Amino acid sequence: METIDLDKWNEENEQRYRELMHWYDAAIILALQMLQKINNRYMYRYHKSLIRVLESRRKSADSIADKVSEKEIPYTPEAIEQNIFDVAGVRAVCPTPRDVYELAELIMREKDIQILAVKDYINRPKKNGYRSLHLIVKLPVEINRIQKNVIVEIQVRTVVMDWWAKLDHEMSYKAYPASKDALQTELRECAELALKLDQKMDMETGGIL
Ligand code: 0O2
Repeated sequence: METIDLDKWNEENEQRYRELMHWYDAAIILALQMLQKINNRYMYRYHKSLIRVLESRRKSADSIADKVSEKEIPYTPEAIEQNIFDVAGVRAVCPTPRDVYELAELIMREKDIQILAVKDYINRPKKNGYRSLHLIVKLPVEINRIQKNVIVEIQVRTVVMDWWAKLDHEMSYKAYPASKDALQTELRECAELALKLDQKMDMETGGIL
């Protein structure tokens, strides 16, 4: 079970935090089902798969606590729910950039989904070279006949973008201080190579491999 910094939490807060996490877990399941359905429909129609890998995670208590301090918001379940949009995270990994946008289109066309924001780090990569398409969505979740709209961050990226992001995550984004210049240069060079590879994939495959 996750540990929560009890100094910052009274019992009531803790109970509400656990309930909130329960909603996020249910939202992750719903988002995964939706993506699987979209992919199944696509496969039925085009005889090929848009999604290579589906992954999910619920943000750890430590990572939530870090974001609470970063955003300078109160350490309460309500503030977490209103200000942190990637507590529930789902990731779809596609063959090529064209497929990423195709999948995003299909997600946006789903009727039970509300799109709150689209962060296009593919057309506008982060300074460190991070590329990915993030859709911040609201999904109608039901638990014990109670309904609630829950925010989920859906990350859509290519196999190549995913490879780079994982490398970055391991090497610098989390584990090491941002001051490691050499490492950052290496990662930026890898990001440039990754971009070229994705562009080549789009040109050569016309979308799907
Ligand atoms: P973890 O450990 O999975 O929780 P905002 O909330 O809008 O103020 P934020 O939080 O930067 O801004 O949102 P954004 O950009 O959508 O980032 C959320 C998630 O995207 C991150 O979660 C990562 O999974 C991924 N991400 C964003 N930028 C980078 C990056 O530069 N490198 C890598 N590898 N991943 C990135 P967490 O909280 O970092 O991780």
